[in-house]
Amino acid sequence: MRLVVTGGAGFIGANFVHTVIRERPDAHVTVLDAMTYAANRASLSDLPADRVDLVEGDCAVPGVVDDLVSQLAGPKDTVVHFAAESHNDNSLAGPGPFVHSNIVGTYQVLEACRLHDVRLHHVSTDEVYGDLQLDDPAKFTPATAYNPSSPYSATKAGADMLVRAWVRSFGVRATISNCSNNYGPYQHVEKFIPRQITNLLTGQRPRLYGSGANVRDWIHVDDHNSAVLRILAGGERGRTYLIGADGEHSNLQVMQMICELMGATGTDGDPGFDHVTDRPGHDLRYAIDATATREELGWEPQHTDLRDGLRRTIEWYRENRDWWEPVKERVEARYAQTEKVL
Ligand code: NAD
Ligand code: TDX
Repeated sequence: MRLVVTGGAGFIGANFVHTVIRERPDAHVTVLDAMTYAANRASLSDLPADRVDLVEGDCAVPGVVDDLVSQLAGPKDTVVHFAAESHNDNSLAGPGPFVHSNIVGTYQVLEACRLHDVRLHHVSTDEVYGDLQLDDPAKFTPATAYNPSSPYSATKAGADMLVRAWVRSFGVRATISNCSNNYGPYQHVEKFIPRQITNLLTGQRPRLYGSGANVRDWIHVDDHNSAVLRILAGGERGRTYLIGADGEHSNLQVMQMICELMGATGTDGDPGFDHVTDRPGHDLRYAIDATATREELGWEPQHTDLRDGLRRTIEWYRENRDWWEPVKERVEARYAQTEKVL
């Protein structure tokens, strides 16, 4: 089995490549990555060189994906498309790269898969469905109407629509998955959980947007990727699969867990972290109903204890300072331009 993994030097893609190399002895992986600020070669450096190639290239540039996809011929060969600009805060500061990578990039991936009749799995997000009220009994299902809020989620929604159209109009053999918030090793320090962990590891105060009432449905990255592997093995062409592990927590709860686990709870009424300027248009709550994925593909998440997953993630950031330290200062300097302590 040959896989082309776009975005494989980013957080979820790199974890996916590790999982494939560990669990599929027959697989060879070619990573295609534009090596943006979000990529890190070190995330792939301990993998066997005879089973993983890294090709630096922008999937939105005509011909780049095509060159690699034209080399796939086996019945199980597949493109797994993770590449995207992925951070909501960046999409508010500058949406252009999001349109380029997420929409034009997906268009080029689809055209290459169409031309060479190669199977595609497109990795998307729950954010395409917009947000839920805190007390809404319904969770997102594959039938929920798209209602994206940010430039990031709008471009992911646009990409999903292109995939659906290429399946119906051109018979492209594609599946889509929409997953909830991931955490785990190799996640960029711009994101919520690694930002707070590395703030504490560098003697800075953690930063909570607004009151922290917003709810995210956390899933460990290995559970996301085990579901993607199930879809590659048994997913039906044209289907959308939702991936989530019933991990709803408010940002305040997650922040308190991190502070407790790191021995950084405040004293005398000081919570140990700062409330800062809220994100404009901040989605209130995401929640995934993954019943169909569980029942049809026999998938079960394995890492459902968030506290335990956070403990292991904190350990990883403690032990891998070389991986994140070089970019930490720049990320915090950027946040400091707009963020104010409330
Ligand atoms: P990430 O930002 O850590 O990694 C994205 C990778 O894509 C980077 O290595 C980057 O260099 C690469 N890339 C960006 N534009 C590219 C282009 N034009 N050509 C080639 N490579 C390009 O993101 P992530 O968190 O690993 O997310 C991966 C995918 O999963 C994205 O499609 C994202 O929308 C989706 N997703 C993420 C989450 C989450 O919680 N992080 C949840 C659900 C879905
Ligand atoms: O410092 C912070 N403080 C804070 O309170 C940061 C960076 C974030 N937050 C809040 C905003 C969100 O409510 O934490 C929550 C999570 O924020 P992010 O890590 O930026 O993730 P989110 O915006 O929810 O989107 C993530 O999940 C869906 C990924 O970044 C997307 O790529 C994915 O599609």
